[in-house]
Amino acid sequence: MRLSQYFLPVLKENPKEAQIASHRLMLRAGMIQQSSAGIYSWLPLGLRVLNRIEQIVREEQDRAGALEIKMATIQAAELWQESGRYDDYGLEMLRIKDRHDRDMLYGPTNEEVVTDIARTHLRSYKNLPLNLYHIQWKFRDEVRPRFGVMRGREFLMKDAYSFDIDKESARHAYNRMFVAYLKTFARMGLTAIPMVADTGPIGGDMSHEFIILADTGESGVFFDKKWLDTDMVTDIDYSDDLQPVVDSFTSIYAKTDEKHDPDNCDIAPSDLLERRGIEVGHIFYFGTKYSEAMSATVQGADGKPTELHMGSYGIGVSRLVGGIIEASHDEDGIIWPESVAPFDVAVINLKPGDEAADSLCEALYEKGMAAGRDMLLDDSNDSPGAKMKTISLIGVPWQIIVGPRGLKNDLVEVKHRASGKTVEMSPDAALQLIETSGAISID
Ligand code: 5CA
Repeated sequence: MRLSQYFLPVLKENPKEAQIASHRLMLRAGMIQQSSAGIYSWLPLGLRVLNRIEQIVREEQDRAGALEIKMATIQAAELWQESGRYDDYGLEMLRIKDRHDRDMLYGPTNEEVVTDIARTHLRSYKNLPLNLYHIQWKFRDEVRPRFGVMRGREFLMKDAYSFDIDKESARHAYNRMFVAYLKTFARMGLTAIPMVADTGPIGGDMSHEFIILADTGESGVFFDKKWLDTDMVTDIDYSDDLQPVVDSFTSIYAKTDEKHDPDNCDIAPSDLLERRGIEVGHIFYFGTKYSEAMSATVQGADGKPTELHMGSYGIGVSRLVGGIIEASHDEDGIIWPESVAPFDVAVINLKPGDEAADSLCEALYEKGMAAGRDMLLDDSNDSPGAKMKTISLIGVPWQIIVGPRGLKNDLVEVKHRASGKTVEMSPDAALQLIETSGAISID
């Protein structure tokens, strides 16, 4: 992408409405624009990141054996009346009437719709296990939408729903999602700590929240410091028995302030850390709550109709964009982990219009693209200072700076955003770094 042809409306000033770093930086980097309270448009840079996060979530769901579908955003009220949640959900539900005066709603979650799919098509225990997921916009009319995409009213969620014949096999489904979540968040450079949670209006008796650490997080959390150096995912294989794996993770102390009880916490005070955190995922097992209410049964091995055992598994995809920034930024801007960065490498031309600089930048840009890297070429006429500020603000992990001083000696500067390290090298060496796909290093 050539910056001169891009749409990157960066802001010089800190927007007054933004109280936390991620909201401020997302607005300043031209990633989002508020359309009304808690509702945002995603501009090109923001959408690139959102799409990359979504893709990691998708890949790990697929690996764990879940199947992607796409349910509609607008749902019929009847299904919610059947499950008994139409009244319970209260003011958070955005209720709509269609032209025939039918009650509709903008989906805040999809248990009812997916249970309807299951009861229509699943006939026998032989059709199980099944896990269906989708990545779709949700709407919850939150009382206090705040912190930008962190607590929006419209937000992108991955929600998966598992169907099993009994509690034991439902537990396998739960464990697979538990492991998939650890892998998903680790790929984004995040330490997400699973903590036992209440099931709330969703119901059920087995639930974990996955919480990442950030000073601006809404929940207080207490946890064993082991979590900070646990190599969380390593080589867990889905074909292994996952119960011992899950047990080994859940045996390391981690509780939200609602559940933490200092008198019932058996780890040494020096090992106990207290921080704040952001919930980025939440998994539930709720047994037959919906299948009972909505008559979703299959024929069991004994030939009798048997209610489906279900779980649901959510990830806040759009919240993660803010969450990752909270976990990874400095005073100059965002520091994207390479796995979710909007661009892999930025080539910055500090002397646009100069023939040698232009052709070197073009060559680096074109060859990088040919090697499959997402390249951003800053070919704008901004001042060198403004260029360096913008590129740090938007957090591109690798920067190749072509400037007048280096050009004389056939050198470019390669800067690593995360460590701040800068190294001078020949354009050929820089190109080699770009081409070693995914494995650029200047050590
Ligand atoms: N049906 C279940 C799981 S599929 C469910 O809705 N779970 S949830 O309510 O916990 O939401 C799942 C995830 O969506 C949360 O962990 C959080 O990361 C994200 N989320 C929830 N509400 C919001 C919101 N208002 N803004 C942004 N993300 C949200």
